[in-house]
Amino acid sequence: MRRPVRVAVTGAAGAISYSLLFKIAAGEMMGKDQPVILQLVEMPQMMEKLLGVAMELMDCAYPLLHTITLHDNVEDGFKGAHYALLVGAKPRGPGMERSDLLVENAAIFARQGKALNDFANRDVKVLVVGNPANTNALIASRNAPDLSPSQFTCLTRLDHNRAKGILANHSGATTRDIGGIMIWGNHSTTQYPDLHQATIIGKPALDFVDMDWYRDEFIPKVQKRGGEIIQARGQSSAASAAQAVVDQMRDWVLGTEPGEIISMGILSDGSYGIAKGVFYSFPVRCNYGRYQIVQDIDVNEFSRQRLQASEQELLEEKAVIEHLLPK
Ligand code: NAX
Repeated sequence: MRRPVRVAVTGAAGAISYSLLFKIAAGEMMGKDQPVILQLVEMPQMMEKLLGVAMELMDCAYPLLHTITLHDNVEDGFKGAHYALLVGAKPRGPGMERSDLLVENAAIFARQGKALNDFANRDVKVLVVGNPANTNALIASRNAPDLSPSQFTCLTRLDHNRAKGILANHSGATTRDIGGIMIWGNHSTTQYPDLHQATIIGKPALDFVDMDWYRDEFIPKVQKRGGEIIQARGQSSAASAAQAVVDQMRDWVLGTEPGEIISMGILSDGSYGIAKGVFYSFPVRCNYGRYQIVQDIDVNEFSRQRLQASEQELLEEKAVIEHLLPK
């Protein structure tokens, strides 16, 4: 058996974690031969509830679950972590402006970035889930000067999976038949689900669907799927978000399938003309624990405008918290 790896999860008593932790403990994220130590982090007032979750994890008797530790602060919770899943965040309260949300979360993610810098394993891989995820990832990475920004990512795999599922449902294909889906930009309603490179059984997906459906139904549906689920279920996406976290981390660590493209929120290096210094969802491939942006994709005028609209939103978010970033 391999040595266990340490997986730190914040927001561990919340709705997403209630699916996520059980998948990790079952070996769905790191592989069926990789034992895990779960380092669960919550707000001090949530420790009782967290204890209940830990009891249930124990009661599953997962062979790969080595140890569970509970923490009411990130400094302890991130010690030695090989993987850090930053799920907890301050939700938007009544009457709260988006700028207030950005600023309040900036404080949380600045502290988490510092704690990762000071206490996590030097090769830690970080996935930010808590919203506004892209800008929270930027804040965390900028507060971790001893770690590489390439160790920080944010979750846009849920949007990617949603796009794939919706296309499969509309076209009658199975998700296994679909490739080349891409999500560009922010995890928000400005994201751009791009089907120009997508394929169904190896043929261009746009040959199977009507352009009007793609433009007027598919794109807004993916962009607004989170809201649609809240309306229908009365609660935000939880199980599908947990599945997306597992998918993104597994692909990052264990690699994408040959030829497969996934979407990940990462620090822009200027590819496709996107401003450096914002966390932006790009099409990537992963190998040997690293991701690489897929280059040389043909971006037409229709797509270019949408890539830029989401970039613009991220630059505006960054401007709101710029004064809080370390120099
Ligand atoms: P819940 O409100 O059920 O759970 C969040 C938990 O985080 C709570 O138990 C809370 O006590 C804890 N928490 C808050 N601040 C914390 C801190 N500083 N340290 C440790 N724990 C803290 O929310 P849930 O449905 O689990 O969603 C979690 C986050 O994911 C939200 O910010 C949500 O907006 C975001 N999402 C992001 C998605 C993405 O694709 N990037 C999709 C799903 C989800 O909407």
